[in-house]
Amino acid sequence: MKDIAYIDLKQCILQDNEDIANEVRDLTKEKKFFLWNIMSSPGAGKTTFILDVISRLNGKYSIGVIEGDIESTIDAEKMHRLGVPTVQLRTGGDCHLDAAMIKKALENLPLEELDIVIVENIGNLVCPAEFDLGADLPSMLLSVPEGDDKAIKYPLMFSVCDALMVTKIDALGLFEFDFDALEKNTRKINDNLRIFPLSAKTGKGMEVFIEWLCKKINSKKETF
Ligand SMILES: Nc1nc2c(ncn2[C@@H]2O[C@H](COP(=O)(O)OP(=O)(O)OP(=O)(O)O)[C@@H](O)[C@H]2O)c(=O)[nH]1
Ligand SMILES: [Mg+2]
Repeated sequence: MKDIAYIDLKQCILQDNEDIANEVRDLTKEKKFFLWNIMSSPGAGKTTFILDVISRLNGKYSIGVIEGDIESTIDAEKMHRLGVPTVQLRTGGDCHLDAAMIKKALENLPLEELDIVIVENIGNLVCPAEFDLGADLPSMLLSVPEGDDKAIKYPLMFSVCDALMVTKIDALGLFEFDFDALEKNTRKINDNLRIFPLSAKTGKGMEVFIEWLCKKINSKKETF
């Protein structure tokens, strides 16, 4: 009798995604823009942070946004009100964005005019980490109320990111959050992860982050 045919669907899906992520990477070079993926749990502060970043980069770079949501256009409308070219990706239930969705969204942005495309991923600390989007900067937000132990509980997310923005530091007095513990937990998983404590509400820590971000963007620009 023939052996059981075994197809690892997850492997197939992730391989297909990687192929399209490479196409997206090529597109960023061809059209000369910086692609930035921002992930976090729901409500960590992605939209608030992105709005603040856009206002701080206003005039320096031309920015487009891809908003990923299971439902609604609430966040996309906030971006649109700033006059930023915006694409809403409604997944209708899927808890992550994949490279094919990004490729489609990019077809709807004026890439020739843009220096940066920011992706607000679906609020989820698990699935988005599995899908490479071809981004120059895969990053995550962790908000103070979520706690300092998340690197232990969601290691994949911390392992795939280059930057960790620890948000809502204005709320540090209300929650038990130990930065040394966060650093220790994180270093076990990703020694290269850059950690930025900040608050998009008060602006504390934002300048330091923006300075680092601009260096990243400019170093990619130099390769064009
Ligand atoms: N205190 C404080 N609150 C913040 C900060 N950033 C965001 N918030 C608040 O946190 C809540 C959620 O913020 P959002 O920016 O909508 O979070 P999000 O990650 O985009 O949420 P989803 O898109 O639903 O996953 C809002 O009430 C914000 O006002 C911050 O730095 N400090
Ligand atoms: Mg949001």
